[in-house]
Amino acid sequence: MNRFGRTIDTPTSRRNVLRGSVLAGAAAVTGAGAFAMPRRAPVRTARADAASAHLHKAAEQMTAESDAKPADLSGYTRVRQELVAPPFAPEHEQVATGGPKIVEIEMETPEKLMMVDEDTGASIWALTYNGSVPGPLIICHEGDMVELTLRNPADSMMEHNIDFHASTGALGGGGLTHVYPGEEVVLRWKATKAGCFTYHCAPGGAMIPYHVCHGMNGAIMVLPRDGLKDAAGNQLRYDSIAYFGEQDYYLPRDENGDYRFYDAAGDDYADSLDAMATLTPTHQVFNGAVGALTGDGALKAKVGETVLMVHNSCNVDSRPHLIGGHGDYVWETSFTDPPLTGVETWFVRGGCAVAAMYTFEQPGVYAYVNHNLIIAALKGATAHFVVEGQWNNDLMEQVSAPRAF
Ligand SMILES: [Cu+2]
Repeated sequence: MNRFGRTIDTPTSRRNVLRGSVLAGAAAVTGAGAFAMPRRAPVRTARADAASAHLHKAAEQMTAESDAKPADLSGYTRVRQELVAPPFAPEHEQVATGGPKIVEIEMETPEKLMMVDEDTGASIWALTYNGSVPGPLIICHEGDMVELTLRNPADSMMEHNIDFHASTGALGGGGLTHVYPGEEVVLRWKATKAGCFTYHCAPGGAMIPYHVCHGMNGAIMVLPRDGLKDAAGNQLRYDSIAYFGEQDYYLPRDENGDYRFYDAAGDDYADSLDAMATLTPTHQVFNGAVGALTGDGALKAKVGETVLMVHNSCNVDSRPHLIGGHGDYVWETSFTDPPLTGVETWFVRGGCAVAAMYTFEQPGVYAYVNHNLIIAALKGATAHFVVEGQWNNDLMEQVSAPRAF
């Protein structure tokens, strides 16, 4: 079987040892206990881990001791949303029909060996939602409830949880969703803000950036009930969605500069923290790996097709640019604010997701890049759209081919 299949075998004894540390009690609550003991002391994390543990305990206690009324779910209809792997979007309505919904979704948290760059053999034990980097795109409407069942597979090494930036309270749900291997949790929250938002794992302390930088993040799009609008209130519709997750990886290297290989998820913890502390990613890619969205993975479109590009970047700032095209409408902040128009390069603040709409006018291959071009060309943040259709000489024409003058 391919070394980069679902998992590779690890000795049972080792797994049991790790499982033991996961379930060992207080340390696990901080998130710092939920992995193998580091081989050596990495970057100092004790203070951050302790502060984080305090926050998470407080969030759990808040709801445990609360005598609040049960949520009023009258008037809601339950619907199930089947999540799909990026760069695709789940089936959804652009304009909501009927009353508010309780949108039921399920996510698992497999830890999975993934190739990051085939040219160098760089790999990572990715921590994932539903097995992909980024996690799946979730779509609902403002006023809906999202009801997530989060399952941590029994063969996981680590605890996981989820912080929805779109939600309100309890650390975005992070304080209420810690699941150890073999556990599941159900969280329901109301989508009160319209826009695109990051979600990510946040088990506590230094484990937060560790999980985020191992791929454990994604986006939810909360549409206005009456759909997207321009500044004048005119309806805007899209034909398709392209969902990008920009992922910064900090992969440890050995003395020779080669990327290290690890036998199991979590084994790279100490080395990773050292690499992360440099704040210099070894890779910054779209959808999990260098070239994931080029070649066979390139996105397809047609002239006249309107694409909504949803770009999530959980950790680092990004400046998306569609080479040869534009952002006709860009919602950098929320769907409540009017969109920017005719944008050449837009901004994704690290820790958020942004939607940009464009109607293709010419055929050809378009590169969608982080227009820090060093990151695009050397670190991997490049995707391609292959657009079919008829060339328009009114928009551009090579008046004469290159020739000696
Ligand atoms: Cu996690």
